[in-house]
Amino acid sequence: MNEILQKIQKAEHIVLISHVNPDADSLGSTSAMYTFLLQNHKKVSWFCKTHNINQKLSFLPWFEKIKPAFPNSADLAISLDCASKERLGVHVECELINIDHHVTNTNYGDLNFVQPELISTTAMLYDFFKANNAKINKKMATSLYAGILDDSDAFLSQSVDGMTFATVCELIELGADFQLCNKKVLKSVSLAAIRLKYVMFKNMTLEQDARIALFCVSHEDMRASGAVAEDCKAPLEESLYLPSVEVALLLRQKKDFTIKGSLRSGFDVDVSKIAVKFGGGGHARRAGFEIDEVISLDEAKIKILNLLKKEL
Ligand SMILES: [Mn+2]
Repeated sequence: MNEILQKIQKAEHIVLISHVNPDADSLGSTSAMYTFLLQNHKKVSWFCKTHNINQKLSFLPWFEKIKPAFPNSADLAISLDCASKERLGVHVECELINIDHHVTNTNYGDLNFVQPELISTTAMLYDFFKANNAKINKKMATSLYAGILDDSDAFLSQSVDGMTFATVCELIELGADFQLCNKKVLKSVSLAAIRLKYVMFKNMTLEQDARIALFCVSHEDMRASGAVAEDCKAPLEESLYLPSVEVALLLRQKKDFTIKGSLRSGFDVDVSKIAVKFGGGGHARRAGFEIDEVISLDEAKIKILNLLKKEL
């Protein structure tokens, strides 16, 4: 942690990186770090490769500063919540600090600060700020809370413990606007997302004695609904509430006809092991991978179902 602060102090222009298709933890941790760097009188840029970021997260401080172009003049980059180089969406040439909590993090940075035991990257930053006597202001507290809220699956995740609530309690005392976060992160939904959800459940199949919920979403489904990639997440996770379902699998066809796979698990199945077999990664209950060759959704489905059946 000391080394991180030293590098920050030495740098002049720091670029913060959120992962592609960012969630509330990646954006929340980047937002909180953005404020911290301003407190330290640094020039800061915020890079995220994704153009259409989920607008429900636009309440996060500094959201309007996010740019899909990487600044050339930066002398230090800090990636937040990015498990692998691919998640950065850019080839970084300057020095890179990797701050993340994914168990599958590949330590791609020049300096790697990875704590898989923590529930979110924002929870890591909370400790980092406290350790460095930073003043956690209302903006930072709100951003940090948003990441914990989302990555803990609204405090339903098995990794939630007393420490999670102790941290949240302190963040609320520091002025975190938890009601705004709850409303935006958990409840806010676009018409496009509702349309996509309808299509996803209409086409969902149950495989392997209904232990697997399978969603195949074509590029046309995305286009016709107007939804963004993040919108696939809620229906995928909802399917785990079906009594027999242990694993939820989403295969989403991208614009270039390659495939993005997302896995969720309710109980004992460690889906990160399956994701790794496809060159991906993540957490035990939440993981993802990319199939870079152009194959049909049906072909991809057969490939991964065969593997999944062996794991179940
Ligand atoms: Mn995270």
